[in-house]
Amino acid sequence: MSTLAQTTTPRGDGVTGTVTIGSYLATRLEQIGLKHHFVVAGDYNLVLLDQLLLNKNLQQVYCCNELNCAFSAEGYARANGAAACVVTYSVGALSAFDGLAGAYAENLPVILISGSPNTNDLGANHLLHHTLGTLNFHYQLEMARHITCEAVAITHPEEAPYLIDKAIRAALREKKPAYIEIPCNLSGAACSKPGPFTSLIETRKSDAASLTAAVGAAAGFLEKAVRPVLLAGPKLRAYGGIGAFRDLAEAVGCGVAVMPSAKSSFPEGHEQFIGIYLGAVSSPGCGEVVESADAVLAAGALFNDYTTVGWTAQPAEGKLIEVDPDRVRVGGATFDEVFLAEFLGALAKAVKRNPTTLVEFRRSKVEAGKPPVAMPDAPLTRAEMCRQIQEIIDPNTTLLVETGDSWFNGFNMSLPDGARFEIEMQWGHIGWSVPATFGYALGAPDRRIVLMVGDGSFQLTAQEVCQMIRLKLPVIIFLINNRGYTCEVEIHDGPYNNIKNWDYAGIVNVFNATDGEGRGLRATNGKELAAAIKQALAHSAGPTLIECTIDRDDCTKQLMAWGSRIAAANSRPPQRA
Ligand code: DPX
Ligand code: MG
Repeated sequence: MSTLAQTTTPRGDGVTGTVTIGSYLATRLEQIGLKHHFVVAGDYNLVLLDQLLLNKNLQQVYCCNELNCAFSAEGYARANGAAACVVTYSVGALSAFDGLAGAYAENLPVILISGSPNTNDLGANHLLHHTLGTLNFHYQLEMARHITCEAVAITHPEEAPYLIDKAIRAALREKKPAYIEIPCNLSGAACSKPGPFTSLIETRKSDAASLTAAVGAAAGFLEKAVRPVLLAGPKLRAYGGIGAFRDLAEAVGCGVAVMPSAKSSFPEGHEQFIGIYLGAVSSPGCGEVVESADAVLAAGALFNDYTTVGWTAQPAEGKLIEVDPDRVRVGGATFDEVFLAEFLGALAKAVKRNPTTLVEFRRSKVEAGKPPVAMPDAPLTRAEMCRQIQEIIDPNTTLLVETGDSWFNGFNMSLPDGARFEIEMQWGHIGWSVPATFGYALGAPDRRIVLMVGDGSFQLTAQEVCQMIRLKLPVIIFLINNRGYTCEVEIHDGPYNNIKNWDYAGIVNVFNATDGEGRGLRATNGKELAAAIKQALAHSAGPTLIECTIDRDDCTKQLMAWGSRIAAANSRPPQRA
């Protein structure tokens, strides 16, 4: 039941008249380009869900649990630029927080909306269900503050438009999640009508003097360098720098490497592309060029223990130009209030050409031959599986790769121009990929969506395959069954890396029940895999899951080399005082 208040004071933007708070929110979500929002129902949000349903331009999409709901929204934001999910108080929101924190780490504007207690219970001596059983109803908002760029709790209808806009505006500006809490008795209450959409968008301009100084310093630094190289990082896309980075690359004419989590940010078919930089496990020839460069311009980079391969591959500060979303550092000097895309665009006009690193790369480049085709009846290997997956990656494909050896299998794939790559390398939550692929597929309905996910990861969030079936999404899932946590085996082995085997191909029928059209297939050799892929490509009424059975130790050599370095970094003794 919704309770419509009779009068409110119109505010802001010269807009008069009222709508409900739920309908205000729906209009804002629509205005920022969302066609869907992800939902798990609960009694604290039911009236809000009714209100959102009234907006016919938004489709409500249901998830099996709130963790999956947040990851689905995260995947949708990757495809669509922003996303929203709606959950119930505490029991729902606290689960969603893990996925929301992932969106924070991955720079994605996901808006989490949580229903919350009736305003009459705040300050009354009332214990409420789904809470800690105390009179504290603020903890959820306080927790949300740590994993969002803006967290608001609506406590009165009059404040609702201001607070909703404040949260959405911050998320879009910062490319980080935001949190909105709406009491269950306010979603249907009246507030003023939404103003124009433009009031939500803030374009940030660099400080002019700081920008000029940063461009001058960086251009001078590059000009002095004998062997400059460019490195694309994962924040390049989030902060709108892909085009300007390419302009800069073409102006310098040098070698261009990408960090693994930035794969597909610079076209792999471009003549300046030299590969993936990941220290000792870089793609062939790339590591040597980046490490012998005397100037590395890293744009939107994220150097953590994983991406520096256990701190063995961090470019020295003295040769680094680090372009962050809102500041630039040149050889240790910092220029604040300089925004990434603006800086790259301005620098492209100020640099001199120096193709030395590209010439070096080409000189030492060994042309990779085509991988051999396995005997059709031989037990399936990782190499044969990857060879066949590679063949279906076309310019319209998005390849999503889950944490585990799927990361490294994905790094090794060559992407034609137009193909996209999605990875959650900073948060690294196993299980992210199944709901994220679901959300991504909704956000990019015209693309071919291919997921590579390990057996261990799949066990966390497998249920969301049923939503792909429900919405008839023709996603192709390669489930790599190597009977365990092979990635962890390469870092540090023990009995905890063995997992219970499942009938992964069979599980699809459980989700189909009587009305679904998902396909579950198993490939134990190359012939079966080829036949399964053929079926998957022809099947458009739902997802196809292909369980690929490979040996427990059949992993990439990059995973082995990377794992041993991560193990060494993890086992460093405590520092002495
Ligand atoms: C863990 C990881 O089977 O892939 O290729 O066999 O490794 P591989 P699987 O999906 O196994 C994944 C496993 C257990 N990481 O090897 S990478 C620790 C971990 C994590 N996230 C969460 N819990 C534990 N990354 C939520
Ligand atoms: Mg595994």
